[in-house]
Amino acid sequence: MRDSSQWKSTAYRTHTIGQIVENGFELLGKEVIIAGYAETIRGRGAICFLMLRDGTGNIQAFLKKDNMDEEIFNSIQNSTRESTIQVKGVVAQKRPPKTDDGVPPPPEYEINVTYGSILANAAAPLPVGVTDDVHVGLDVRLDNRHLDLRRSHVNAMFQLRSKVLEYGREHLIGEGFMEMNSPKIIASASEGGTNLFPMMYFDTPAFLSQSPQLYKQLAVLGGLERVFEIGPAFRAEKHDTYRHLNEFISFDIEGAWMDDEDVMGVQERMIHHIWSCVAKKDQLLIDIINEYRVSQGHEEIIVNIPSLPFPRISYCDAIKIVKSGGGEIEWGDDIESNHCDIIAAEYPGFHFLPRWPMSMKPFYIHHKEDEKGSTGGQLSRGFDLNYGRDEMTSGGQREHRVEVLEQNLKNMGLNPDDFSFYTDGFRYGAPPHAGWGLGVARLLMVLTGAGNVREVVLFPRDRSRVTP
Ligand code: AMO
Repeated sequence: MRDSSQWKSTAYRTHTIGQIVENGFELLGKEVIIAGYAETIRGRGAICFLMLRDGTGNIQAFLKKDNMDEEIFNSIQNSTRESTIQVKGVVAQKRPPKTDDGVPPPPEYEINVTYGSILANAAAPLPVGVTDDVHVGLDVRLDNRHLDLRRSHVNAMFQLRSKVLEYGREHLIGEGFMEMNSPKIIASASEGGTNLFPMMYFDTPAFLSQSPQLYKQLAVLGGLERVFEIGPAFRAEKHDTYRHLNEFISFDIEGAWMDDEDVMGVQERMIHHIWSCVAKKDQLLIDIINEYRVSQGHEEIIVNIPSLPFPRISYCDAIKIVKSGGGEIEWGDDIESNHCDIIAAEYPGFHFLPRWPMSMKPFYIHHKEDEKGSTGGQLSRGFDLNYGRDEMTSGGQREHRVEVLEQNLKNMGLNPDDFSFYTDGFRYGAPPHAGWGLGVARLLMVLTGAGNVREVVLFPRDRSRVTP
């Protein structure tokens, strides 16, 4: 549950439920106002037990007809589950249940209610069970994400997501990176022209941004030195897989005076920091997720802090591993998921795949002049980070020499004139620089054991879903 010890009172409550559960002893006998969702409403006649839940915990509210307005009592007693209810009452200690060994359990608190109000009634039946284990498919859950989110393990996953971003930010700021934002309405493609969503920008054709790539580079060329951005990226890819969405959050960095190895270092230190913080501070969230996983017959997830450095398996070596594992692949081919399975058998955790063929990387990637592939093909300073069979990140050192950059564009069938807003940034002295882009949902899949990126994206956008 969330730590609400520092939360202030609001118009609708004097305390969070978490504050009462944690500090019940100090609040004993004091009057409080709380508000939450009605998890269960039990009792008949003149007595009612209302289990209320807010984002910080749950607590029993005890209502007696004699103690309060009869009409209010009746309305609460007849209310539906998940209705939002506010109650005023006095904090009391619950009578401890008898234990076999005679050792009293830690005290639990409840509210003896004197006043209440239904803030909003919930319709019944609920399309998605909140506390009951109702089996509905992912589509129904996503259609009703507002209710799905009230389930404790789903809520825990999104809390973890927020923590991962917080720890990632914290780490990068510690390494001197500053946060930036790039435009999401753009005029030219950074990641190839085939997967752009077109739009009209007043009278001008434009596109939704595929990545902050060109802008984070321009920010570094302009002297911001070390930048990061966490923002949406849009790809009109017709994929229908567990790991592709048409809108995803990309966590990007770019740093001046750095090469590919330098930014791989930043990446692995950041992931190490995130995993260390989660292991230290967020075990409760992991426990909530595990409780659900076990109830569904899945293995528990364990937050294993990865050791540093992560293995580096060059593209050329990866091809050899795949071949010797029986995979069909040739130098110059993409490393597909089935190939990654073979590599992951040897390297199951995080591992970098550096030095891809230049022909497979975007125009902004730097050549690796001093090294050639087995067939004599040009290598690059581009890399991927994989976990098991899934790609988490791609990145690399960028081409900072404008003549080579323009040649790269031509080699890839692109017209340098279309990129002058970008290439001009390299004409007045450009620092060598490097960076990466990490798929946030993919990292979350690893941490939470989710089998589908849609589980860890609040309102996913895929080929068949544009609402809610
Ligand atoms: P790339 O296109 O490989 O690189 O994207 C970077 C990372 O973003 C994630 N990702 C996706 N996640 C969900 N759905 C998708 N359709 C999707 N596409 C990509 C992946 C991927 O590794 N500009 C470069 C990064 C850089 O060099 O800095 C880029 O965008 O986890």
